[in-house]
Amino acid sequence: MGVLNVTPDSFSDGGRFAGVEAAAAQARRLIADGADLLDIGGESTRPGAAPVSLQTELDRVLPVIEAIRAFSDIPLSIDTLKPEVARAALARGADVWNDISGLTAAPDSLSTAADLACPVVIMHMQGKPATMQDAPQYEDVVSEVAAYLAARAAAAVAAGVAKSAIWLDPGIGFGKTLAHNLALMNGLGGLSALGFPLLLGVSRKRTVMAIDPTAKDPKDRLGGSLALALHGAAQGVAALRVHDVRETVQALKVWAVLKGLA
Ligand code: HH2
Repeated sequence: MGVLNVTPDSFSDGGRFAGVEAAAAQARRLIADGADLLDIGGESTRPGAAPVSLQTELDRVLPVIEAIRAFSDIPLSIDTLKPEVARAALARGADVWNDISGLTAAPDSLSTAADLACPVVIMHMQGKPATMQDAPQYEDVVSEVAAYLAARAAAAVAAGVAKSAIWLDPGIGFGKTLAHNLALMNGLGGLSALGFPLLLGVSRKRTVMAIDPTAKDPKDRLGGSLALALHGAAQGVAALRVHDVRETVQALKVWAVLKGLA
């Protein structure tokens, strides 16, 4: 899954693809680099990010979806907390709803997901982006995240979402310390046992800088991002949300050959 942020303030690529033409050009690059799916976001969720209005988010993402649909039928996911944005994005040709709140952000998130009948990514987050890194706390992060994801998947199914449409994501960096993130990275096999495909987003995240303090600039975190991605793949993660598609595809290809999988 290639990341396409059409925001002025995303933590690693904020502002770079904010115009429709720049975003469409980046989409072409990500597709040429081997992405199977593009994730389009119009609201930054980096730690400390402020929420944006419905109209701002619609104005950012809808023209980009339309522009990509003019030249490609690659599956597109819409990364949004807002049911209205998900609905409008799907009407313009997006295919998947990626919701970092696990369909909890709005009263009609679950019913909208059922109504749209699209694949949904249910992610775990403790707190809200503005304050989530202030003091994250867990007794046992892996079992708590697993229990949360299982409960949200059950709530989605009860609301009418098909079980086969659900993807789960532990939400690396969303209300988690380095120790929490590392425990989750080592507990992905257990999360897979919940019976849903897993999506993992580790690309360029602060976890890499927490281990290598020289990697202050997110663009200097590729090596660590690839190590995390392969560690996820080895535990059965089905999809990786990444900024550096070409490098990740190459790492996965080499790893698959080494493992005798390709
Ligand atoms: N991470 C980010 C955003 N959306 N969605 C899922 N399912 N999983 C993730 O790990 C995830 C996500 C944060 O990264 P990014 O989009 O690069 O930055 P920003 O939120 O600043 O736009």
